[in-house]
Amino acid sequence: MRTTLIAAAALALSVVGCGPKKQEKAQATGAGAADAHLVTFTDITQQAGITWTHNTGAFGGKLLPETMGSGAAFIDYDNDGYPDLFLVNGRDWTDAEIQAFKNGSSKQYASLVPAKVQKRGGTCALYRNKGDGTFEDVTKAVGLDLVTYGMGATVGDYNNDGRPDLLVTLLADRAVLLKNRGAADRHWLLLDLEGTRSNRDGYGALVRVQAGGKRFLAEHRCPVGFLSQSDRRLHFGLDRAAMAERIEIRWPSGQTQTLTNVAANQILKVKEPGERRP
Ligand SMILES: [Ca+2]
Ligand SMILES: [Ca+2]
Repeated sequence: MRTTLIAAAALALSVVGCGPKKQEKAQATGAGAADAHLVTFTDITQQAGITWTHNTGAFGGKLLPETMGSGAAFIDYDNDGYPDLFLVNGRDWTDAEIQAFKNGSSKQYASLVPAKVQKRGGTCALYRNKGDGTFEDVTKAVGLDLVTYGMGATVGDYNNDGRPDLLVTLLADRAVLLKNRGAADRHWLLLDLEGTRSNRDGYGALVRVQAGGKRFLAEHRCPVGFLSQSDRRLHFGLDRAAMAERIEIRWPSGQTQTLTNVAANQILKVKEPGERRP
């Protein structure tokens, strides 16, 4: 990715330095059309070590679950500071589900179900971020090889122990709460922002953390999944750092707030300076 950015920057500089004669020449050779697209994307999925395939369970009926797909979420499950990737999978319908569909309230759509439904495998997946631009599949090692008709993926530390947990919402079934039982030896911070001049939840704030020689950056957003919503608090895995030397919060109002020497392993409420606007 860094190579791509450098290449894009070099291309931008070359455009800035392009005089009228060069522009004419570029147009004559057709190069001007390419210059119009200074940002490009390259599919690096396989190169990054992600080999996962999503299964919607689709059998051609064009039903809503087939069309919507399933969720995905970044979660720093091992608190090493690198966001890991969790992917929810669907699955094929069981014979019993197909029969229930044909006989139930949706029986008007029964003709959409083919006589024989292909059976394919597939589980949810967790890819650990190795910190060098690649990932490794740790799904089985961490017990997330779930065969479910999963839809939504949300992340939250429901028991406030600093280890982010997962909630997967399922199709026509109870949601699954997955407790994170690892990474107890690594440090973390949860920031609970409250805006005053900005919106009350502080959404849109940009937070920079420096800890143990590493820098972390997060934008305060509100990730949502199918019938679910992630923890609104900002989680930072600090790896071996027992303290954050500096935390800088740039609030949506434009003001910047700085905290120094903040101890790790705590849920820190941070209120934006200033009075709330009526
Ligand atoms: Ca991680
Ligand atoms: Ca937890």
